[in-house]
Amino acid sequence: MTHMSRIEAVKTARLRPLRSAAVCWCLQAILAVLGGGQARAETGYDGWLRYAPIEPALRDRFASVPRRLVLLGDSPVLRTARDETVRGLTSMLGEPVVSQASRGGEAVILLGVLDRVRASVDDPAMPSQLRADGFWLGRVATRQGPALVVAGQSDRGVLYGAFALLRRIAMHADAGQLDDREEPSASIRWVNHWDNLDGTIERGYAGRSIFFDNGRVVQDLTRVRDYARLLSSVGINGLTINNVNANPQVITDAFLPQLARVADVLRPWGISLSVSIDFSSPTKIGGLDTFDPLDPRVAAFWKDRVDAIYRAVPDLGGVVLKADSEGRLGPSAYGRTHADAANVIARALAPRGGLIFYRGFVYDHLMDWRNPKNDRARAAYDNFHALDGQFDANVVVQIKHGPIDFQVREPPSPLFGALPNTNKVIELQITQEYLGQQRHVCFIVPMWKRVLDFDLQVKGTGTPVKSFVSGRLFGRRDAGFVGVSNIGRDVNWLGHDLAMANLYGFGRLAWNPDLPSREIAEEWTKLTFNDKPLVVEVTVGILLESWPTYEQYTGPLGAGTLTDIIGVHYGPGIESSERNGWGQWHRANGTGIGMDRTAATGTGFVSQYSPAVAAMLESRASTPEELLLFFHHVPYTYKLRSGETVIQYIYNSHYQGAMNAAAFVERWRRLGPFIDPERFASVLAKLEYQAGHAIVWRDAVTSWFRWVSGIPDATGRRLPGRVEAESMTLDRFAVTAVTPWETASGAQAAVCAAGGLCVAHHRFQGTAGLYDIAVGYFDENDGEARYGVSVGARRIDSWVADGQFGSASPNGHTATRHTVRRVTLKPGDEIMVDVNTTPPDGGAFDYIEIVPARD
Ligand code: GCW
Repeated sequence: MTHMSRIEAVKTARLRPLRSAAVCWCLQAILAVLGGGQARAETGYDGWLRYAPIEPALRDRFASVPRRLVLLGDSPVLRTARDETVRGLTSMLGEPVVSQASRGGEAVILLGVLDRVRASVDDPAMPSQLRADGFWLGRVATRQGPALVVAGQSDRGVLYGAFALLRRIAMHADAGQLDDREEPSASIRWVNHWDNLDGTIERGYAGRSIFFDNGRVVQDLTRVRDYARLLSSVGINGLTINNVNANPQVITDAFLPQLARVADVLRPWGISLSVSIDFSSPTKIGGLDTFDPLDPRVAAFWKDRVDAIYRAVPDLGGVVLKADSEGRLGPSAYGRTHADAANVIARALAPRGGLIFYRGFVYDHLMDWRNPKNDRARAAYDNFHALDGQFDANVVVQIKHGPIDFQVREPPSPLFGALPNTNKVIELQITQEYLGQQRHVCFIVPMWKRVLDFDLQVKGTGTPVKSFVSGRLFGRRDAGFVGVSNIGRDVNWLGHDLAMANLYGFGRLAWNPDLPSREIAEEWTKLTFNDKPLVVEVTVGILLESWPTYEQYTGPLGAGTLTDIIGVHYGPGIESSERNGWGQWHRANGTGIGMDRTAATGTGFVSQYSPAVAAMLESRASTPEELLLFFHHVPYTYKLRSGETVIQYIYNSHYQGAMNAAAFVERWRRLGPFIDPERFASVLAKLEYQAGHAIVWRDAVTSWFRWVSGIPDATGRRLPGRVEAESMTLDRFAVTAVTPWETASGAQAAVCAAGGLCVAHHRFQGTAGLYDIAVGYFDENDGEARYGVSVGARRIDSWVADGQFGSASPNGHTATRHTVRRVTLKPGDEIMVDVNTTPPDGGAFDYIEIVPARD
């Protein structure tokens, strides 16, 4: 039971009332609804824009919010601002808020662009100007009566102001005294989508594309509209619709009318459309025999295509290009530079004001791993820094936040500090490719902030990454944030209800990178669930601890995530990083671990930072410890500041991480009576799965390092109550070795390869009492396997393994646990695990673990 829809989750919870403590809470929550409590049925579809009715007791606080609204001016974006305000206020205040054409002396909400509002309101409190997309919310007295003003620098600013007002009220903050002036940190606040025209999404974990299906844009664009609403509410102003591994068809004449339909839906939300393009398009769709950027025919091709796109989408934001990376063709085919490549397209875009985002993610994935001087981390800087100043004014280099690839811990890319004369954006990944793929909770805002706040010390101290991407430091207008969103058709957009905090947080940080993580988490929780103190305490607590927890049970101290990097990037696969050209090396061997990136003895990567930062990172002692293994190869016995050795830290942190993940389940359970049963059950099921998979991670990483280092865990920790499948009495099961070996307990599993019914027996020899029995098994994606547990003649549980973990084999992706709680056992009882499967699904089974029941 893994990829359970919320409906199924609720049904299951209702059908198994005695099996799990979670269910009791769930029932309580259902009763709370029936009994007139605050909870209401929710799907997650509205995200943080639920506009939940304010309880009557609190409504007085909003008595001064005018119930009438006047819009000054008219445009699609302004009308959106008006309609959203009416919708939100009416829903929250529980009485109609109406829009009217003119004022008649009563108090009104006045919406409009600043200049227009100033013409009818003369109040010194109002700012005389605002920066692009900024807004001001305030209360003013006018000749026609009092007004609550929402004034924007532009139409879009008005819309952002309206959303800010609604957010304030939804969080139950006072709206009586208003004087809020807000301006975004940067002009570019975009999302990218890695959606393919066939409807699949590269690194998408929440269903198929909302944009494409079967080679076309989908007919019904309702989801696109509702997504645009969510994006706009947090200030996102651009959306790239297709995968950077781009299909050239997207800019053909046949396709452009379809893009135009999407742009029409985004436009009223102040969001401009952009497309990813394929650099070899001149040959693939242009009938040319070259895509050399310096060939005039190629320049003409790009001009022709860009003009065609603008005819379909006059307010196009621009294009995104991934070239010379991971097999994509690029300028190197003709010995040309990235500047040559970017500029030929930039010149076609310039007359229209369009931008080209040229991705800095360029590296050689066929690097010789035997050469200790080779280093993928060097690639972005090595490829781009010498080109500074050669890019046209409408080229923006899009730089991933770290030098490798969205690992659980990376330093910032040194390229941010190395391109003073180039426009730059930071690329952050909202979709959790390396962070648990929305099956694990991982709130990424604190990680992003770590990078944004890292002082690159380029012009002395005080030059954090955020100062480069806001464009202020080098006075650049085109700067900002790009987030790889990859939402899908799952009703709650990202699959895990808590993952939406990342989409929200991305927008909020792009608007204001100084916002604290806690504030973002609190806002999101109040808007998404409610502001009950326990709900805020538990949800915010889990969110803020989730990334450190995920790091604890995956890759430590900057070594990389330790996942299977040549597969689906999900479960543990420690050796997959080594002995190949992908360059995600951690270099763990018999004596030590880490990449030596120093100037003195390593790859020299540290020298790409400013001298002050390089000096800090060159020495083990002054390298921030959480990044130690990113920069240094150290012996396992190397002592950390705490006095713990690195190897002991690996053991301890993995146990700690798995314990934290287990505690998330217990903490979440407390919320049963206080939030809606649907999202309560859905999140609970995910957290339970995560707790099991965190144990899979813990066991894999600690076993592998024990093996490779030969150094035992000094605490002598054991896995109490664990009985390996291979040591049980097996009926029709066959024992096989699992690859990679560390992802199965004891390196082996019992497989029901011939299909049908296979049974494993174990005679319990412990003392009589109440126990939890965890079953470790593998949920392969090549069919359904039915698992069951019996004690003697008693059937105590059964479930179906039909998850989609991206693999058809027993390994770290498919390894999972199912726990049967509170089972009465006495010595001599026979415990049986049975699997019923149809090949090719092997119905693999790893172990049982019998431990005294938790209360
Ligand atoms: O993180 C890697 C992903 C690829 C992705 C690539 C990129 C779109 O594994 O799936 O391709 O980065 O960012 O281009």
